[in-house]
Amino acid sequence: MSFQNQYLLSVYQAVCQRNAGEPEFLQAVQEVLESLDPVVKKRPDLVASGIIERLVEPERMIQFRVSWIDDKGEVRVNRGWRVQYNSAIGPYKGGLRLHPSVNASILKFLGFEQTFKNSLTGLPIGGAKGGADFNSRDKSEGEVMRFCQSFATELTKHIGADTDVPAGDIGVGSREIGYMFGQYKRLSNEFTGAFTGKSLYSGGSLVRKEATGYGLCYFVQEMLSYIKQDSLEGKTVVVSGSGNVAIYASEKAAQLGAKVVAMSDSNGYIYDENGIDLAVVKQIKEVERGRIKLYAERVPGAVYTPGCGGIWSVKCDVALPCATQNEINSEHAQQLVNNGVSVVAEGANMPCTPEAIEIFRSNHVLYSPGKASNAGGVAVSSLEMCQNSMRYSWSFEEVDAKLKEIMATIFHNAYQASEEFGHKGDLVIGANIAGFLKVAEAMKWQGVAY
Ligand code: NDP
Ligand code: 2IT
Repeated sequence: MSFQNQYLLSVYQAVCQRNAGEPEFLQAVQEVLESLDPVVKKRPDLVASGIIERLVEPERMIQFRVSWIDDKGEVRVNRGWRVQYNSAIGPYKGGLRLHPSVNASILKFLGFEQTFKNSLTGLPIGGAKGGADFNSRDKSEGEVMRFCQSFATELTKHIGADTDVPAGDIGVGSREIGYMFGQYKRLSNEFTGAFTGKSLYSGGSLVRKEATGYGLCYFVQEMLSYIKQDSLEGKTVVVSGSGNVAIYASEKAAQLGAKVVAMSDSNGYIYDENGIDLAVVKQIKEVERGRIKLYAERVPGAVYTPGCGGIWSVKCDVALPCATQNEINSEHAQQLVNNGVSVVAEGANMPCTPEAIEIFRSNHVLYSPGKASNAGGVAVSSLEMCQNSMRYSWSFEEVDAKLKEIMATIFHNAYQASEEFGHKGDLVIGANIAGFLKVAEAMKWQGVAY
């Protein structure tokens, strides 16, 4: 792909100038702007309202100091952010990432992607992202709690059930959301749904924990069924990562009759030709917070290989990248293609580089971008907000059925947009256009603030 349209190219060049040194943000913006070429031709009214220029700039970005005290009594300082990217269709909504690599570029790319993803869910949620350059891996339970409380002390000033509703992402699960929610509640003196991904004892929704991974498999199932009259049954699957998204993608893939043979963490990957025993992975990752290497020590026949990129050399029919951005480069993509991969569906946000996506495109691999196929997590977050507002909770079966329907609808909306705008079957273009149109209509309707 490249820019066909002079206007879009000039917007992109201005974004590059204004955001120099932010490669992840520029990568995400470039992909969306390249996709909008047919929209610019068909919908000049949206261009006239300066919508695209407005969309490449976050509405608000808050950066703050997070100071906390470690177990030795020493003061530590981290940097925290909340990027309130776009509120055209609902309150800001999106996860919090705690990882040493977190910076403004990464959070802006995630907030930008979230805006289109949330639009695709069909639910009334705007886009946001936040987090801090904090590494919980080498911290004690007490240190994680004190960090989260300090982070939430500042965050509380900027969020609320009708304003901005954070949730989890890398390094943030139920434990961290609990500490943050507790602090928010103390400071605001309100028990409201200002966070999602809460414990079931404190207003959380059934299926939220499983939602991103399950949703990913529901999306793949619909895509395979509609395009190839096929299913996950009998397929060999490779899933990268071994966190929240990876574990529940693996669980649902196995329930749908596939065999997951490999998983990873940032140090290396495991291969188990008999199919991964997920109970062992859950014990290591969810209970012990250990490394995936332990799996090979506990399960006979399983092999551990250091280096996480090697997982893409494992032969599979379906690859589900569920770890982090840019984890599949052109070399990995070529390896997957050479080994006969037929589906690559993103559970992570932007896990494939533009060059990798081009390789999948030119080899007719069914490829789905994260903003479409990983939207199940935020969709169930939105259902959690809904249940909190009603002060009611739905059963597992009810939420799961809604999730399944939402994922199928996202697939069909993206597919239909790809067809309507002249790129039938290209889900990158279809998802970007379908996500954009709804946000753009809302922005146009609300006028330009000045
Ligand atoms: P977790 O923290 O639960 O798990 C992350 C996994 O990815 C871990 O196995 C981790 O390994 C690995 N990983 C993280 N960073 C890197 C890195 N730089 N290089 C290699 N491996 C890495 O996070 P989630 O499962 O929640 O998130 C995974 C992806 O899914 C992210 O891209 C996130 O943005 C996306 N996502 C998450 C949603 C959610 O609801 N949680 C919803 C939609 C998308 P290690 O333990 O070694 O760090
Ligand atoms: O990337 C994502 O969609 C998430 N981390 C989930 C966000 C949410 O608000 O549930």
